[in-house]
Amino acid sequence: MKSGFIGIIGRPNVGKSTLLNSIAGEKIAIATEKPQTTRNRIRGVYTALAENDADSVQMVFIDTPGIHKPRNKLGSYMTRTASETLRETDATLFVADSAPGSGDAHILKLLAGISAPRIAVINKIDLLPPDAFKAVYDAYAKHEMFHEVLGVSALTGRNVDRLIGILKNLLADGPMFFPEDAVTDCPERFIACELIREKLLLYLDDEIPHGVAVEIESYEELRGLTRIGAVIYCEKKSHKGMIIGKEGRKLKGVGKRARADIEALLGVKVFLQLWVKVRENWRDSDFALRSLGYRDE
Ligand SMILES: Nc1nc2c(ncn2[C@@H]2O[C@H](COP(=O)(O)OP(=O)(O)OP(=O)(O)O)[C@@H](O)[C@H]2O)c(=O)[nH]1
Ligand SMILES: [Mg+2]
Repeated sequence: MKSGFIGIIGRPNVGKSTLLNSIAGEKIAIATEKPQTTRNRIRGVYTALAENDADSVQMVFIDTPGIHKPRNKLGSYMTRTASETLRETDATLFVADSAPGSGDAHILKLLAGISAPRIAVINKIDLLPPDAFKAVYDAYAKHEMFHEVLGVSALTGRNVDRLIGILKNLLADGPMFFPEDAVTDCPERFIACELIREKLLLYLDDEIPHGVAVEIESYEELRGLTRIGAVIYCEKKSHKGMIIGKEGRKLKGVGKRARADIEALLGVKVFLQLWVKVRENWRDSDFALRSLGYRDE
């Protein structure tokens, strides 16, 4: 069988996590319209076993944080995480949703420095009229480093199967890295934290959720019910007030929506309790970053 590791990299907000979820067939990575949603490396597994072993394949996709100019230590961690992934994979998907701009120049340089095959994935083609798509396509096709340039829609699933077909031809013979039915190796607790953070990204104004981190404080699996206590860390006292909202309404809304998603993930009823705490400048504290899970593996 064929198998291998495939990195998904690109600028923030181009749809990398949505693509990972589409390929894995499950929501593993949170995805929002706000840039810098993903902060960690997130693995998603695609397995297709055929009767004939030679036709079987397992691909381990690695979603990464969007590469951007970091403004704090968290940002440096995120960008480092993404660029280091490049060196550890058998193929790389460079995801973009427009022709290369100034933010892409740096990534294209990084891509030029690796030997594994690169595929330029132009995402969000559902939003691009054919003429506009052609212009974007040409802009990447002229970079000879790409083995292929392909338009997809991670949201509708269009051409995702073609992408899988292209990758299959690139991979070498290899072992199964994960069991047949695995979709990710992310612990459920990590995904639960991410789902809470996703709701904060969705329901809070721009700058606040970028300074938010979520940590599980207690996790108790009872029969048919999981009790989860989580702390939301923010950077300022004024942010704490905004996260909680008038009469606690904002936090209640976040909790309700996060709970629904976590119940879908775990398949059991969930009792979710949220606290908000201030941890000043945690995004620039090595100690805080490490304790919140933003550490090198
Ligand atoms: N119309 C359309 N929207 C898409 C598509 N793929 C992703 N999006 C949207 O684009 C936004 C960003 O998607 P993400 O998957 O979070 O992007 P990302 O590249 O992982 O972003 P970061 O984690 O911040 O680097 C979300 O609002 C998605 O719903 C697509 O194919 N079509
Ligand atoms: Mg993402």
